[in-house]
Amino acid sequence: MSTTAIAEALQIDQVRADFPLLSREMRGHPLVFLDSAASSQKPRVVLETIDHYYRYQHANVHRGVYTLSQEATEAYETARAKVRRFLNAAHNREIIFVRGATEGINLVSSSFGRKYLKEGDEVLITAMEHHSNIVPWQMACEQSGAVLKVVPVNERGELQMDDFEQLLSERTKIVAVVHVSNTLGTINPVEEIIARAHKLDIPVLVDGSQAAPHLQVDVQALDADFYVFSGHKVFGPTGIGVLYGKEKWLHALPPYQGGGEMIETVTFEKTTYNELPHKFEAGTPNMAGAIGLGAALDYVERLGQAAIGRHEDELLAYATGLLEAIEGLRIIGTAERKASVISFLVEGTHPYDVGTLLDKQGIAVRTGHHCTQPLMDRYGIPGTIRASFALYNDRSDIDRFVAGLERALRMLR
Ligand code: C6P
Repeated sequence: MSTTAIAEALQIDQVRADFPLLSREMRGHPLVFLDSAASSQKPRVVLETIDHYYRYQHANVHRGVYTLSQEATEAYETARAKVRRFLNAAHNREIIFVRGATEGINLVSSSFGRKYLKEGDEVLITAMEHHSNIVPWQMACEQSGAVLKVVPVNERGELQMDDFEQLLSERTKIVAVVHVSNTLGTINPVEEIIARAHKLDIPVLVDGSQAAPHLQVDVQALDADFYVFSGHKVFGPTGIGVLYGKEKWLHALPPYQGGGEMIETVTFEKTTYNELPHKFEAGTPNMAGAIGLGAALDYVERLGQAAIGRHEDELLAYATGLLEAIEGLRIIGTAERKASVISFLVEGTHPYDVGTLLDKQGIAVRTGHHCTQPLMDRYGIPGTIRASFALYNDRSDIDRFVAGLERALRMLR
């Protein structure tokens, strides 16, 4: 299919018009937003759904016998069903609403760590994890005496699968791996990782923060034990995210937080816990967030994940070609399979200076270590400039970005 046909398949002008913020001016220029990996913009339908919820549907959920509370409960549980469909999970009760990917990982590391980790055990992660998939496991290891092991990354930014195989052993109690790297864009072979871990009966948590906005995720096909993502990266609101857990694991793990909603009965002597998913949702949940996320997932499904993927692949190839032609520019992360993230450095310049000069031209990119400091150490660099694309970006964004970058480099070199 030609480039134009792909863009038409997504009706990119209509898509852009769905996102009010994209029509903003920034420092006297039309905004070019290339930081969706940090957080994506929101389509009108998400904003309107949240507004409608607070105006007409709000009451606490799972508590009232009155009609309004029942309506709010139905809207909240419908959102859970939408997440189930989005991930192709087997049951709604396998979907836990959390604050974001970070909280989802903390929930698993804490509950799993308390029950299953002991001295001498190992937790296996990779060198390209976000801090959110490193620090919680370090904390669980510190508390239990387990040891953190790390699968190395090759120069292209791919996991060294031979090392992965060697690091897996009967001491490994859990594997935690990012699906798509937020810094390198690498799409990891999570299906293969899970299959190999399962041969030794080791469960796998997948950090899907950067995969959910770009790839069609099927937790059953992957056979993932746990899968997390954040709503704000998939065009939904902030403060809401998802932990998918296989039912058998969610039954086996102890609760993460105690409080209202997660209990069945409470006496001062003993508490019994609520059924799934409520056992892991202590306190009044983020109803507006969940309902807004449901609207965002509907929006993504309406556009079609396959069309989104094709469009972003095309943008990635186009941008990579233009950047590679710039003298002294080095792309960090050149994996065979990549999603729409490009990290790079330019000889003789500091990422912060480049980022600042781009901002002056209305172009938003992220600079720094992207919460992956150990990965920066692996490459021996302090940080990168990162441009990331979403379904609402088009070739004109890339053209403005590259022209802006060339202008910034003329000023700096
Ligand atoms: N990465 C980025 O600019 P939270 O903050 O919980 O919504 O997501 C954390 C997280 C976990 N894993 C990966 C792979 C991520 O990319 C992120 C968030 C942002 O790359 C902010 S640091």
